[in-house]
Amino acid sequence: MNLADLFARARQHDVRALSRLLSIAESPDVSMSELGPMLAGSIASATHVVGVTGPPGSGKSTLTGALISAYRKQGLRVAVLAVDPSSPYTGGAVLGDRIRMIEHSTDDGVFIRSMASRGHLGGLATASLAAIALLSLTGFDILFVETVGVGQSEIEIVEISDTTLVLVSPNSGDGIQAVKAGIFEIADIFVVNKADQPNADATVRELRTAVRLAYAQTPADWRTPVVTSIAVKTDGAAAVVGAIEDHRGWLDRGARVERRRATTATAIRRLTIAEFSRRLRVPDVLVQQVERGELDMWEAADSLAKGSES
Ligand SMILES: Nc1nc2c(ncn2[C@@H]2O[C@H](COP(=O)(O)OP(=O)(O)O)[C@@H](O)[C@H]2O)c(=O)[nH]1
Ligand SMILES: [Mg+2]
Repeated sequence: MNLADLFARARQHDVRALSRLLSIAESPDVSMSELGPMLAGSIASATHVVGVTGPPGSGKSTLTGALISAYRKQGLRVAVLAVDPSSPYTGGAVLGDRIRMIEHSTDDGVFIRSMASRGHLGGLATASLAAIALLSLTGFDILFVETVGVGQSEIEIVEISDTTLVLVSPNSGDGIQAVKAGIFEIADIFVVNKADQPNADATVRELRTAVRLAYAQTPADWRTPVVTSIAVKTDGAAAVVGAIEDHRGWLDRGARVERRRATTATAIRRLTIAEFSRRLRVPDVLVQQVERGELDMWEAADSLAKGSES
């Protein structure tokens, strides 16, 4: 079956066709010249893309499971893309995610896919962007993208979502870490998960203070709320659903166009960097010039970068 047929079937909610397409999009040597044009409409897709990030163990997968249930109750079709740059497919984390989400595995209104790194970031960027585009075009109302929010490279994946949730655990210092690491800027909603544990209130207060201080410096018309969840409890994610809907409503009132424009620019930038790093060869003559002291390394890099400017 060719790509166009697979795509047509996936749009008719054929799960096997969708899985095949995702595998194709993930393969390290896929040429996007055939798949790319099919994904062109994803920018205008009505699928609401929700990034779920936070440190390992903060409860991203559990919360995503709770959110799946909440949105399924509303009759919506839900997709999940679990991006874990550190684990191979057979690794514990990915397998764990699958097991945790298994209660949804027999529901055909839910599609869950794990994706691991191919060993280099460019590959992950390309593959995850293609997967998000595919899932945005195949009839899902909401798409959750789970990624480990510890390093800048992982954060980059959620930078392309419509709504970004940043999870922290009570008492962990995660909140302060988040503020320091710049995760703060990407959060549309802060979630203090495991609110059944002691000191959740203190963590909420800490984050609210940080948010207030940030907005005193840079006023914005969306103010990142700090909500709590108990992802392991039935209906324990109600406040998170409320906050997602508030943010979606805010986007609907006008900010969405600008947001999608920004995420598109981010995506293009990401793909460009991946392409550059794949294609870049350092010419011998340049190395020799540095060897002879005619150029320093920084000048050499600058001249290479200039050569690629248009
Ligand atoms: N007490 C409590 N434990 C939770 C809660 N949410 C998740 N957990 C537990 O925290 C651990 C890590 O959760 P997981 O969803 O795998 O975290 P992830 O690494 O961020 O995806 C698991 O053992 C969960 O059962 C919660 O609200 N309360
Ligand atoms: Mg997880």
